[in-house]
Amino acid sequence: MQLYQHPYSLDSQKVRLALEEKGLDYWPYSINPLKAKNLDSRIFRMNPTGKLPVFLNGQHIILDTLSILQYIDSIHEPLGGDAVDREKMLLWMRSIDSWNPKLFTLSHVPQKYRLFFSRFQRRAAIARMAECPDLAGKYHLKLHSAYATEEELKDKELINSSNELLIKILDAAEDQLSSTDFLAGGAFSMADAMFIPILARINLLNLEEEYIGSRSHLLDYWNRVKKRPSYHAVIGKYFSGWRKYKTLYATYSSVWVRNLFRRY
Ligand SMILES: N[C@@H](CCC(=O)N[C@@H](CS)C(=O)NCC(=O)O)C(=O)O
Repeated sequence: MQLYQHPYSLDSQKVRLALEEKGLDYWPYSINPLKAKNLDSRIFRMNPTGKLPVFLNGQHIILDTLSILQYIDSIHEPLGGDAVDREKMLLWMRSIDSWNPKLFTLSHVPQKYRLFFSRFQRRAAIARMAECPDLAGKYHLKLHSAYATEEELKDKELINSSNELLIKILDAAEDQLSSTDFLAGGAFSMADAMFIPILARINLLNLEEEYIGSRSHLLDYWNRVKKRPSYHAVIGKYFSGWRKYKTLYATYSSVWVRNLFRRY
């Protein structure tokens, strides 16, 4: 199994947590979207939306995160075994999947940094388009979606409704975790693999107190899952404490240099 992914990508984190928890062997290829590596033609040919993750097993390619997790869970024994209510798990997975973290994340990033990266990504898309004219149509779509995101970020109602959906999910989790240790019962399941990256994103954006700290069962769950080896391998290693500044600074300085030398 091969996984084109990056620690910055929340959907990549979901898939890697699932693979780590199942103890499966896989090759994780790091593709940094902030450095526009997802626009390299080799990746873009596999997935012309440029989105991560891209999951490959032999000739089989899956792009949809929920489908990747269901596929992973079908290998050997399902995660959590009998301690997991499968119907509940699927309901949780669909509910979590319905929330797109893009607007929430970008609306909490200072505009200066957001524009710095989005400008670089647009320039990279134009450069790749010139190198691979056969993919020009797809790169154009990518540029359009970058401009569309800028417009969406001006729409306060859209941002509010994304925020409200997140709060609904967190409230439901708080309710659930008052009676079970994990989202779908007494053991870690694919629902947890999908949910933990959301908590990690809240934490990365320094919003933990507001969104997690105010919900006591959720806070207890968050403190427990952060201790799991899978969390360390997929998220903690890059973002715990001071590490997040190191990770973000490494990307920022690399893009800064490439901008300086116009190496898109
Ligand atoms: N294909 C995924 C969506 C993946 C997705 O939205 N990925 C984001 C990161 S979590 C991404 O790659 N963004 C970079 C970009 O759009 O250029 C799904 O349908 O579940």
